[in-house]
Amino acid sequence: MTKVSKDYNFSEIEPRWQSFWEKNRTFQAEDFSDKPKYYLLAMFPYPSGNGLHIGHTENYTAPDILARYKRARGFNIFQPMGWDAFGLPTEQTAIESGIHPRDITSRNIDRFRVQFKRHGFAIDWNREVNTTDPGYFKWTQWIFLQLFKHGLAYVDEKPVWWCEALGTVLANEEVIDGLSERGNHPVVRRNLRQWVLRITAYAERLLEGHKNLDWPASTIRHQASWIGRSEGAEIVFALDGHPDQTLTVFTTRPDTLFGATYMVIAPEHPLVGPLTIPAQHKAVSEYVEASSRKSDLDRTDLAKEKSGVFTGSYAINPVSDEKVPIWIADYVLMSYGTGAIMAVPAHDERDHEFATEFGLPITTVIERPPEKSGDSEIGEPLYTGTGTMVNSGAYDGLPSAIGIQRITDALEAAGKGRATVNYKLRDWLFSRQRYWGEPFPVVWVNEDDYKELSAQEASEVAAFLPTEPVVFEEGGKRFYSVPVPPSQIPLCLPETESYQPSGTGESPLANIEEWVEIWFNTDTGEAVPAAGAKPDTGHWVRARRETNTMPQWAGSSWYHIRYCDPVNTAAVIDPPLDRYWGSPDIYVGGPEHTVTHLLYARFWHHFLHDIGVVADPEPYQRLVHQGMILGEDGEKMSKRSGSYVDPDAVIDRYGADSLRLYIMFMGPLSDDKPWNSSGIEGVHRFLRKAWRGIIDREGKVSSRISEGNEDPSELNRVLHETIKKVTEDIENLRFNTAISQLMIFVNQLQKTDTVSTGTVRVFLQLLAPFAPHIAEELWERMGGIPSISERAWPEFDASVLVSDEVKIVFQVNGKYRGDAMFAADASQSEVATTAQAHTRVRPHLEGKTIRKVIFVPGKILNIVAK
Ligand code: ANZ
Repeated sequence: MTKVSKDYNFSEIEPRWQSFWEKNRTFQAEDFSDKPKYYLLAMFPYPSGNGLHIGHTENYTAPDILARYKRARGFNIFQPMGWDAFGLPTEQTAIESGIHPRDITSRNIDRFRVQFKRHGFAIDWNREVNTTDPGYFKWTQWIFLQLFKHGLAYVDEKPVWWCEALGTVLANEEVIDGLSERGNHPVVRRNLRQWVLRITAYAERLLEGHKNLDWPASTIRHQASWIGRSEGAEIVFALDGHPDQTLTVFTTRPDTLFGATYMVIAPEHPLVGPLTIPAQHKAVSEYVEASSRKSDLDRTDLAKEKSGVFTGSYAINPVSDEKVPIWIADYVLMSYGTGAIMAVPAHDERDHEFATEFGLPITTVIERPPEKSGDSEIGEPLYTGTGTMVNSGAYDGLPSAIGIQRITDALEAAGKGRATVNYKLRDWLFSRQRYWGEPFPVVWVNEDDYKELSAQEASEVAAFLPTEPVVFEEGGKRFYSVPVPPSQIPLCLPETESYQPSGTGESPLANIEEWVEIWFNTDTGEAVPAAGAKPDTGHWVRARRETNTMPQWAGSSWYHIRYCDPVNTAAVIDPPLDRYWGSPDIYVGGPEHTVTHLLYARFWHHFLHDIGVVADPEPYQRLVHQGMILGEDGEKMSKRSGSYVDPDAVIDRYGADSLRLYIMFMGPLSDDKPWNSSGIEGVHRFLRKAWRGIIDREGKVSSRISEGNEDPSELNRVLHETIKKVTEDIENLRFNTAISQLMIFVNQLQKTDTVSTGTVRVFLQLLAPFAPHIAEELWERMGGIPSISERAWPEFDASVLVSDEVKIVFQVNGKYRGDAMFAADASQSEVATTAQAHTRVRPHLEGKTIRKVIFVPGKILNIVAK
């Protein structure tokens, strides 16, 4: 090493060790090593134009400490990094600047990489992935092809959230309180043709899988309630005057069937037309029109007044044979259950409100248990809990639970119903009308060409066709979706000058005619522009490429797999590599992705498991959330309020070690914590103090440190306490308390005149995961061979931890009268002599005879005196 500074000169030390690690490939993971593996995953960043923010520092420092620690523990550590780089902000910048999103992305990534390296993370940079790299998204497209082939991808024209400002549709999960999650722009409902992934087919397994996950309980709860499993029954109602049709409802309370005094169908329900009597036509069509302009949220908001309109028709209650009026009301959603309900106003709040509003009968059929009477609902006919069935014919007297069972069984036997399970989870809206995303590897052909193609057995294209064709109707014509087979991917984005969305719901890709309009070879999947002549040989048909692109969530749904085998051109991952690395041992990232990324990635991983790509069904066994770093004012950091802390600026001023240390010292990892400028100062002073305790003013190792020195016993005790505490704290991700203990050690070190080299070295090893640069530097200056991270982690000596001195309590006749410190092995007579002389004990013995002395070594001396 070149220059040797006397003082703690972090700006010289840090880059030097960063290049040492890079040159020596210190953190390169080894495929198939004999060592046990430890795979650390942190949510990869979106390389935005703003550079890394302080939340990133926290997100990546925590696993980095663990990585360095595990390495010293003998693990083959694997800490990769990559870029979640498709998506809107880059495209917005492209629109504004006219620079290609690809160039913006690569510029941002370069900047991010430099910033990452400045933090000194133990990342294996050979494993970098970038979701926008054709070598990567080829496999995102391949996974899509598999989903397509297995019937898990389809198109649907459905009401979706359209965001005018962003010029795209958004998934349910991306809309919060009527605004886009990104940018807070208003969204409206609009019908558009969309690709949808059948995540609901995995709903049950995604719930089941929770049982085996080591995740924060609140995250599991949130995800589970998003999936929203609901057990109940479908009940079929006959329709008065419509012998050929029936109305099926979903209910969680078949025990209330006798109390169904009216029915409600959603305004979009297919029976709206057939059931509306002529006299009601006008009112109904006005109502249907008005509700189409409302969002689901507006419609289901409990606080909002209920609205509705009578169809004029009746259904027949299958158990009581009574006629019940059928209404249309928008508090019933078409997208849940069957889009129709039996309304039980005595026992359902929304129905109660509606019935009261429209003067519909309210019949009590559940009697509340005695312990529930007298609560706030008294006097009100509304009771939403379970209880005893009444006014329910032969079922009277049964408790709800048994009633649910019996009624469901009876309906099932009569062919009028069945037990079912419903989920709140909707299929995943998987397309965006934007440029900067993965193109879908599909084209559209007409019906005749499709028929011919599906008959072509040997074709690679035919091999990826789903059993049920994916069809879309437009202008009275039917179009069929055909896969662009694996030999023809990656299907790259065409070049264009204009990334501006068309505003009509079409992606900018739709304007690039030479890319969209093609001759498509139905054997091989090859394509040539339709503007040219149809090629002479082979089966070629006219086709139109899909112009939607995939959402940003696509690339992040499987990146944890690709890290293990990032340049494989023949497969997503080589099975032996999957078996060796498997799923990450820990995943660190924010809780804000619970019902998006964390759900989507689990779905894809389960699917990839099903088709034999990965061995383990679950991607993220152990999940840990970091909290938010708030501004100094305790609010969310913002540039506008001046509370924004730029990690680069902090590193310039204090060094990466101080930043890493401080960000972990601020508080428990999962807590939200405000930044504090004096806090970083304090931590920085600690590192200076540690430096000065080891390096003298001449820049040499302090003369009080020497190989032959014997450590004072107190220092030795603190050292072993520190080993124990730091070890246990890192294992439990309690980084803040580990750092406090390191500080205690340095204080003790300062008080000591002579100290052994070994003790200081152990301290450096403990410090290294947190502040790796200074630790490497001091380690080397003390004659250690770098890298310090290659040294086995120190073990503590439990016997040293037993303090030599103990406090012994003095009692007279069982009452506390004083105490004093003794050598741990002090004898009874020694302790008794001191006790009898003790100023607070003596008065209680005066004039008394000592009858007995009871001694518990190391703890209590009780004198029995009369
Ligand atoms: C009769 C009944 C009686 C109901 C009662 C509840 C209480 P969860 O738990 O969310 O699954 N429902 C069914 N489909 C609906 C839809 N498309 N839009 C609005 N509401 C719908 O709730 C299921 C309950 O929500 C169902 O059970 C139904 O009302 C209503 F004392 O049926 B219930």
